[in-house]
Order: sequence, then C-alpha cells, then structure tokens
Amino acid sequence: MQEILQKIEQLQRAAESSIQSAIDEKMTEQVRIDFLGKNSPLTELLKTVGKLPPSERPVIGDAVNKAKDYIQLLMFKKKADIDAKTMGDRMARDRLDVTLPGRGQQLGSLHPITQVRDRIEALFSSIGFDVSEGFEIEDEWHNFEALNIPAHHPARNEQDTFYLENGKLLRTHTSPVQIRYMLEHQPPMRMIAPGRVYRRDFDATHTPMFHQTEGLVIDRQVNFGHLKQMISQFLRRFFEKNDLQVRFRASYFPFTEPSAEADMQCVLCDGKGCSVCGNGWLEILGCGMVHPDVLAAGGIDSNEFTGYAFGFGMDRLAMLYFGIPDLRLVFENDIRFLRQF
Ligand code: 2NL
Repeated sequence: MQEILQKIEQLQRAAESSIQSAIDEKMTEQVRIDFLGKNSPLTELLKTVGKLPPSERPVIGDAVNKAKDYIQLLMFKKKADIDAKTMGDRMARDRLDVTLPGRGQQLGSLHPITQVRDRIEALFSSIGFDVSEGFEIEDEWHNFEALNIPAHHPARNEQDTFYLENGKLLRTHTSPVQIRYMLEHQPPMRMIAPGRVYRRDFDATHTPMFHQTEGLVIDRQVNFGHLKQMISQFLRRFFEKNDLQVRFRASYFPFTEPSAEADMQCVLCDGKGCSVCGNGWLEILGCGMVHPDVLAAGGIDSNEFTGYAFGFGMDRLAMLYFGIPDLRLVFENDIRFLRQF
C-alpha cells in the first residue's frame, strides 16, 4: 500500500512540473490528457482499487481523487494565467495611442483654369462688364450664321465641329453667347463670355474641349483706339506687369472688320526670346471692330452704334500665368500636378 501512495505522490509531482512548464493552451491540454485522461496512470490506478484488500480501498481511492483534484486545480490556475497573458499581449500589440497627433486634412484648391477664369471675371467686373454664360449646345444660326460665317465656310466643316442630332452642335467659340446677349439687351453694353468650347482637334497643342473668353463692347462712337487700350490694360493687369509690351497686327475674322491679332511681350523671358516664345513675342488674342452684319444679326443699328470684340484662350493664359509647360497637364487631373496650385 505504501508503494501505491508513493506512486500517487510521484505522479502528482510530475504533473505539477509539467503544468509549470506549459506555456500555452495546447501544452496544458496535453498535461490534462497525460495525467487526468482515460489512459492516464491515475485513472488506471482507480480501476484497480476494487482488487485491493477492502481495508486499503478507501485510503487509495481517497488519495487518487485528492491527487486528481489537486492537478485539476493547478491546471485551472494555469489556464487563467495563460488567458491573462494572451490578452495582455494583444492589448500591447493593438494599443491605440490617443495622444498621437492627427493625420491632418488635405485641403483642396481651385483648378488653375478656374483661378484664371475668376481673375478675368474680377478684372472685367471691376470696370463695369457683365458676365454671361450662355449654352454649350447651340444651333448653326447662333454659332455661325449670325457671325457672318455662311454655309460652306471652312469653319463649319464637320472636321472642326461636333454636330449633334437635329441640327444642334457643340459651340466652337463663345460668340453665340454674345449674339444672344445683344438680342436680349439694349446698347450701350459691355460684357464678357467665358466658358468651355469644343472642336474636333486633338494633338500635343489642341484638346477637343478648351476654354475661351470673348468680350464685347457696344456704344456710340466706339473705335479701334478704345479696343487697343482695353486689351493692353487687361493684359498688363492680368499679368501684373505695368510696362508689358503689346502690339497689334492686321488679321482677318469673318465677324470683325477691321480685325487684328494682339501679341504680348513674353512673360517667361521678359521678351528676350526663349523656347516658348521664340522671338520674345506671344500671340495671345484676336480682336476687331464688330462687323455691321453681326451687329444687325444682334438687332443693333450699325448707323447709331459701333463696337469692338475680342477673344482669347484661357488655357494658354493659365499656362503662361502659372508657367505650366504642357497643355495636356491642364486636362489630365493628376492630383500631384493640381496640388501645386
Ligand atoms: C480668337 C479670335 C475673336 C471675336 C472673337 C466676336 C463676337 C461677336 C462679334 C464679333 Cl458677337 N466678334 N468675337 C472677335 C474677334 C476675335 O476671337 O483668336 N479667339 C481665340
């Protein structure tokens, strides 16, 4: 009997050290199988209790059960330890440091074209010009006929114009806005028409949609000198250069007579000559005195009133103002490009 009791104590100590060295759930489960399972020595011992002399049965049975309870208790404690450690590890790993500074907000900004358009509108508004938007979908009369561009004129070619169903088209310039404005207002008038225009053209320097601003001034005795002064002062104020040189060359447009193109001193090289301007001058704008037939289409008596008009591309103006080297950058909406403005 003494031998059996010693064996029980031995098993209990072995279990004790196994539990002590267990470091995770898997190892404690193995200890349970080894020391408390169906085939464990203690369970086997219990099965043989019946064969012992009756006087020894309660003593041995009692000792086995006590050993089992003790091992069970150690395992329970061990499991609690392991659970606490697992949770502690997880909390250390996933810790949220609420004292860290925030990631900050990325502020957006207006597109360079929008900024240029806002500047143009502010400049002309400050000297009494109205701003009119009109429609991007137009008809042939407002886009061509009223502007003295007859049928079969090369400008009406399908190659240049996006034609839509039932005779509609995408405006190829903002002039139709001015025709509508003339029909809806009485002179004297001064207005600009900024907006998107469309042409079937796509290469390194042309995009099928681009931005234009046209201007129109109609009053009694308006002359070409007024036009030259208005254009020169506008360019000087837009580019913030009071001595900016501007020159006018005779040109041709169907809707103005006489017509001219304005060149300005290159703002990138101060007129010295560079890869953008070549000889120091930049072609920037077309203009002229409104053709009497166009005034008539706008319902204005050309015996009483004269006027001048001008038109320029805002994309090119934005490129020069911000020093953007390639027109395609303006339209790609690459966030790395746009963040610079
Ligand atoms: C250019 C030339 C121009 C106009 C646009 C205009 C409008 C009316 C009557 C007369 Cl309603 N003219 N607009 C006049 C001259 C030139 O634009 O090269 N634009 C990019």
